[in-house]
Amino acid sequence: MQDYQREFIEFAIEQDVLRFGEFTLKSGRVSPYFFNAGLFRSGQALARLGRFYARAIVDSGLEADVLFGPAYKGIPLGAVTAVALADHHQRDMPFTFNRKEAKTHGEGGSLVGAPLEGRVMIIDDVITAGTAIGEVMEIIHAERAKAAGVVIALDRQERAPDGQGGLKANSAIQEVEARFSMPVVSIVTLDQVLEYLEQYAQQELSGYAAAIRDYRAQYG
Ligand code: OMP
Repeated sequence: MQDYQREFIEFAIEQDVLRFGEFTLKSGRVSPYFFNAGLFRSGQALARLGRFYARAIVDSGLEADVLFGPAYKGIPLGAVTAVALADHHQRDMPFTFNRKEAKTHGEGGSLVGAPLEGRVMIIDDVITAGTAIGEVMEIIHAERAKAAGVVIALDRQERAPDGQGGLKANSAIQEVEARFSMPVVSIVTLDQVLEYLEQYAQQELSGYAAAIRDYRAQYG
């Protein structure tokens, strides 16, 4: 794990974004941890978050023509990433987001910002089963653009539930990569969260590692 990844986990815990306990996921699974990116909610926290996304993109070596922040949670994530790439990496990239409801008056359409064309880098929060990302890909394909990759904050490293995707042995992320022929990059993975809990965290947090290992054995 790189220093910035450890710092990101500390930051997420400190902001209450990464929490431990019992949480029911969109997939119905009951998870011992949850990552709520909506709780990065101050100017300073968002600026810092953008720098972590930008760093992950630069480290990945991924190239793209436009950043896309899918509604709703991806919108601020994409915006802060675009700002951080410009401010800290001399990369002034076009940025686009979508509305959930298409507008019928004024500028019309459901996309706002730069044209969604060329290689699109999607900025999102978390992929668990890969359901949300499938919807995002429909938008990109409708514009005849090509996905360059997805950048997320946390890779939960879970299998897709039965009946979704064809390769049950693989993680949901691997299925997304195979199905859409694009890489998925994350700031951190669940393995790194576990490493953090076991090696760096205070005792009150390290106790959650066992529950997460059990969960991983069941769904990972
Ligand atoms: P999938 O569509 O199953 O890949 O789940 C991704 C979505 O689940 C995210 O965009 C969130 O809305 C939500 N989620 C989190 O935000 N954090 C988590 O730790 C877990 C989930 C989830 O419900 O799986």
